[in-house]
Amino acid sequence: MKKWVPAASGLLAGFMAATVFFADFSTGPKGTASNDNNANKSNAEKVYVPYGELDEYYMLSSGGHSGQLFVYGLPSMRKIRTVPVFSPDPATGYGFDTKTKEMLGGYTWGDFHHPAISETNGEYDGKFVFANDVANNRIGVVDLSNFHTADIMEMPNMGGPHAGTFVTQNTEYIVMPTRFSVPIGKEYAPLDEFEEKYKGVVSMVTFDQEKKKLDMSYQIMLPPWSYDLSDAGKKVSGDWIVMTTYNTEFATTNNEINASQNDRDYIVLLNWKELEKKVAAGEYEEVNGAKMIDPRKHKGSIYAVPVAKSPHGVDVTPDGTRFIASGKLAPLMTVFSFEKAFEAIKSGDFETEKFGIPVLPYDKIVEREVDPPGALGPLHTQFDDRGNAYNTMFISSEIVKWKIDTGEILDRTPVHYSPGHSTATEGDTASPDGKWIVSLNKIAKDNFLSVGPSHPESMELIDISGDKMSLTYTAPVDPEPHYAQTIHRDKIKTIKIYEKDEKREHSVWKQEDTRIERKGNEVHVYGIAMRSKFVFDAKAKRPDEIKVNQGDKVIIHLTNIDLDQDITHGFGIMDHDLNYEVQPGQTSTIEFTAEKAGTFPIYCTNFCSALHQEMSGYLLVEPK
Ligand code: CUK
Ligand code: CUA
Repeated sequence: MKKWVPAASGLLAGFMAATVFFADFSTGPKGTASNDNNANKSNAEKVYVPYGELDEYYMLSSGGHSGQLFVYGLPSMRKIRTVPVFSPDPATGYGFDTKTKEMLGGYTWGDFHHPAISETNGEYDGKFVFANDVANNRIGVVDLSNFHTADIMEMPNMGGPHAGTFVTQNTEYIVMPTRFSVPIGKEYAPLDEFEEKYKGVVSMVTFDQEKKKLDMSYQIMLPPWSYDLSDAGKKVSGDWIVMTTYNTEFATTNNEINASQNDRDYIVLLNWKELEKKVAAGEYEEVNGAKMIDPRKHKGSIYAVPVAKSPHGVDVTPDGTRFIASGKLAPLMTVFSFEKAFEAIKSGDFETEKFGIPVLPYDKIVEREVDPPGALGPLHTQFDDRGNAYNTMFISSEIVKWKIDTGEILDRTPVHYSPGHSTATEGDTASPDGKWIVSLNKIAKDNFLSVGPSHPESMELIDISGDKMSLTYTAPVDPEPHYAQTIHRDKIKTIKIYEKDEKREHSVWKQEDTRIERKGNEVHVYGIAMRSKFVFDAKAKRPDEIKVNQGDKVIIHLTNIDLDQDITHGFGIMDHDLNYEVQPGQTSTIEFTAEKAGTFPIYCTNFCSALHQEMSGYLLVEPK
């Protein structure tokens, strides 16, 4: 904790250094909100996190068509941070500074549905979270050491990676299957040629954790069946991927009717370990820069399992022995056995073949169909630590808890209303902890103060630690709560500041090294942000002035040399649509052309000290 120095001589220094006095939790919080003995607590007590304590979980939630990642604390349900991933964010300068602008590739929105935390041995390892942009065929990755987007990659041959994001058990691959089918390369092809020309492609993406770089390893070309959020196997099924399809009818119009004709659609099973070997052996074609496996030419390793009509998502049980699909139009959850599927594959027990893909016999793979009476619209499955599954029921607006081993329905709780996904604490791992589940509801209808015709969506916190589920709390949420993953806070290790690195490109750490260099009509500024001033050129008459000629290209490198946590400086230029921030120890760059002649104040946009208001300067653009 910083000390206030009341002596007159220390007053100015105090103003410059002191920001807000706060309790320092860096040595660890005093306690955690936990539901270990929730039985004796009221709902209000269960979610109340007193000052000085911290939430037990991070809920990393999709920001839907905002293109952002929303970070909540559980059980308080307080929103902690918005992390821009696929859309620009003026508050942080994301998409404004050179690096992130290039990463966004000119897009100003994205449609982020499914976050996937990196895994080690089937457990969230808390290092990175991957994101899908359904609208623009991108994958993004957020570094959980600083909650900044580290990389974004656009994927060729895709029709919206809605059926991602999920990772294999050691993050060997981030898997991104498509929702819409398109002709390869999106070339023109009439919809009458849908069945032959249109494809559903699965991207197998790798991530280099050292270089923080995404890369396309290979792609798989599948029939235009349309895929929904899918999952990777664990342990016995660790080499496998399961994906649901909902348009085996090849519908191209009025899909709500036409894609719902067949009593059975398919789950596609892929062995990524085997496919990897095919790629290494050169069994692929190069298609628009990607290595493409076509199952009609390169047989094996891909199978289909019939499933109740129009399923919506498939999830692998924590022990990796089964996969569960929910037929959104058939009101049941179907439990399949990996072991039985492997037996059928081994003995070549195939019903038929579609598009070069052998179809396994439903009756031999299925373990049971679970049909809770009156429950309608089952979607995604989550798990606890006691062998139970939890399904959201979109139409009957409830969560159903049932025993995986027997199919016995154990409990049902209404939610408000129309849940899509839910997220259980550590829910997609090999060892869910069975404490909470959050129902991510598409419709809230009058649960909150009215803000006009469009009502907020809602998230409902449910205590699942006891035999019966207990609806505990509700919070509004910005559109749109698709999916979230909830991870114990001990697994996320954030940095306090960016390390001082004197070799970092464009960084300046001493005031006397600041400078403004002209190269032809380019002006390069090597500046510093510190409490409570900008220094662009310490040797100039006015060190906080940037003077250029109209038409110059201006490149401003700014390093925040305040190596104290939470001392972030902003940098906004009036009338230029430009703002960005530099966090403690960070160096960032913006570039622009000084098109307008005139006098433009520059100011720090992030409150940083008692003299924050004084932290300013001028951009002077001399007319031609
Ligand atoms: S999909 Cu299943 S309810 Cu985008 Cu995850 Cu929405
Ligand atoms: Cu620096 Cu406000």
